[in-house]
Amino acid sequence: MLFIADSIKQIYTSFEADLLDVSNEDQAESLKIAYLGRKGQVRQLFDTLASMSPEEKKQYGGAINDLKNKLQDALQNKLNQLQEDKSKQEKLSFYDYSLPGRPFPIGHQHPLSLIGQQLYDTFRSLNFTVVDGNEIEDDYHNFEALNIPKWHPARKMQDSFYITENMLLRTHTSTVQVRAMEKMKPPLRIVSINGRCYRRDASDATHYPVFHQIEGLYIDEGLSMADLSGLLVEMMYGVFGREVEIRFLPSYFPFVEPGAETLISCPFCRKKGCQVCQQSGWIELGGSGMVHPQVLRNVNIDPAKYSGFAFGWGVDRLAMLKYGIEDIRMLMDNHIHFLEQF
Ligand code: FA5
Repeated sequence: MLFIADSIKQIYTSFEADLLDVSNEDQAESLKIAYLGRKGQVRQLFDTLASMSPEEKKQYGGAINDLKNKLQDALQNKLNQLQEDKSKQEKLSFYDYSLPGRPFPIGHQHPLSLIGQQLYDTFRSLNFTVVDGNEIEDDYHNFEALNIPKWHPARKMQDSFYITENMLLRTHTSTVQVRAMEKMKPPLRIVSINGRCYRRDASDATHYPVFHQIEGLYIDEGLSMADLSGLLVEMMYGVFGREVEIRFLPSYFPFVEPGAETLISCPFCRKKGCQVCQQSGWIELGGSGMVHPQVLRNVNIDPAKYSGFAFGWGVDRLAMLKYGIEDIRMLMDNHIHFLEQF
């Protein structure tokens, strides 16, 4: 009865080959009839059992049954797969390729980053080295080296968040002046853009305990306030795309002499008076002045040979001015509808 075992193998092999060619439900049905139908190949094998002894029937009956089950399972799998393919195809045919694509949100640059980029481009084009400072500073770099000893009343204007008695969150970016002069020899031109500063200021429309400053420092022989003024005009041209005038109002910062509050002519109304400049034609943006000889001596630069100027302005205020933002807190709130406008 060896031929039955051979037939089982052969039927299975040819079924597998035929199954590969099946690509729709009709073909699957024909295959089912050919192998498992009433006159199919498996049925014919069952018929041969009739002439066998009971032991042989037991032995081969089981094997033929296994074959039948295997073919049925394989066919069922094929049918499942065909149905899955068909429903995918149907879904695809419902897809309207003329529909516009789904919008993909890619985010926006924060107004501070936009202003930061404009400042960066301007100062790189003027050959300034862009530096970063430490947000956690020691008392010496934040105050002492800038001519603000412990007893000095100017400390009151910049109360900070202290980490230890000697370490604090920097209150201004003038710290980078000191660190740059400690490391570099004159002539030197550095700028620190969007440096985060911290003060124990109550928050209102123009103040926040965390804010950003741009700090510039230029040390060389023979520099004057006229050079400072020229540089600030360039800087404002980079931000507003318009020429502005610079006005210095005498002011006191212990690390510059002379020192000044610095104003620009209103880039929106060109000094005619508007809402932005509160009809004055001028807008105050920060401090500046000629570096104090004592500060130069603190970092071993000879004030008899070198002079220089520095300025420190609020970048948040610049961004508010440029983009018409009424409240500094909007820059920090992270409201998506606000940020989407930029
Ligand atoms: C200073 O911080 C000096 N270091 C500036 C300076 C640098 C003077 C170099 C001379 C030479 P002042 O405290 O005025 O100065 O701050 C400068 C600017 O930082 C202000 O004009 C303002 O635009 C911004 N600023 C200060 N405090 C806050 C605050 N709490 N919130 C938002 N902006 C602030």
